[in-house]
Amino acid sequence: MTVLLVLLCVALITIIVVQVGKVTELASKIRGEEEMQEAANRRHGFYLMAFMILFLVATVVSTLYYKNYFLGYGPHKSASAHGGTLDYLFDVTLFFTGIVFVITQILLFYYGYRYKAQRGTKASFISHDNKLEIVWTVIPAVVMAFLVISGLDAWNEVMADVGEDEEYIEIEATGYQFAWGLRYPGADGELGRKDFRLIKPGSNDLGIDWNDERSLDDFLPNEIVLPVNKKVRVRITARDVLHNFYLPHFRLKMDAVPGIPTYFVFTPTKTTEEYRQELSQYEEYQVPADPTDPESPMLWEDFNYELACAELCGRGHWSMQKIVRIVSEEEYEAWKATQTPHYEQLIKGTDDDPYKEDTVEETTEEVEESTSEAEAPASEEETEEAH
Ligand SMILES: [Cu+2]
Repeated sequence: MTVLLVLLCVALITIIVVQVGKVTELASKIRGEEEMQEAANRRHGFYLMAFMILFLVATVVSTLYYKNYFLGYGPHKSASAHGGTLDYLFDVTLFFTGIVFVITQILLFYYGYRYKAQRGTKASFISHDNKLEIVWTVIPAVVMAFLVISGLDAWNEVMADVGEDEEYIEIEATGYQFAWGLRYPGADGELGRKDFRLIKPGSNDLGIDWNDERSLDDFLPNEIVLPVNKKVRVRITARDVLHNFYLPHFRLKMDAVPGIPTYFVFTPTKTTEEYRQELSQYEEYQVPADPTDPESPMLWEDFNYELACAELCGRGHWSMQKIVRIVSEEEYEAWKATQTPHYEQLIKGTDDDPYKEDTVEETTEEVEESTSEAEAPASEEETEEAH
């Protein structure tokens, strides 16, 4: 029904436009073509100027009005150690492109107004102007060189991998249609081996190799929890198509490519709680998170860092979201202690468990042990060997 109405409106508007055109044509025949044309030119010139002023004012006003929602401004200052560098680059780029934007918009519309066709005036013909060409080549070249060089500099700084004896936490994120598989190393601090051929939907979505002992304590949480002020290295991979590991508040964005592991090193500098406190200083965030429910928590209380997918990867792309919590070191350790290794949870004792035989042996031996004391020392040795 709505579609029909819209189509009807479009048809009617078209008819009106055509009719108005016909009327103007007739009127111009009566009043003289040239005079009509000149009046129209004056009118259009005026419209152009009006549009330019409205457009520029609206741009500036809306930017100022919404600035506390933008990443990099108001309460959305970066929450990672390297983020400030990137915010600075954005500011510098915005400064130069902003100047160019305003100047070109003004010139574009002003020229339309100033040089509208008028009776008796003739366009001047300039074949070329060396001075002008040098100016518009050299200025952009210098500005571009400055932007590109400072950009490269920042890239080298931000993309630096962890040093040899540096202390860091390594976690892994695997993108697939349509979720993120997160993996944390257990107590050993090391992630186990992975092989795509071992992927088994349901029990081993990431293809973890259980023969690698480092895998046995790895756990797969549903959210990213990290301690503040600690260096984190994220291994980023994908299982099917291109995804993109995006932590907007930390200015972190890296493609997740099937077959080519990428990484990103960053240090969170604000806990979720600290970020909420900063948000609470701004009016925009002192409203109920749910506009239909005045009893719901404030927008700032409801805030959470998030992990999103920033690569349009298919129909369920929008759902590739996870909560990120930055907490104190103690809270992090406490959270880690509540996590169960995936191996213990789903694999141990099943057909996928490469240590199944050992486990079965162990239990039978334990039984034997309790019945016959003489065999006990031998079985203990055996168990040790098996590990
Ligand atoms: Cu995706």
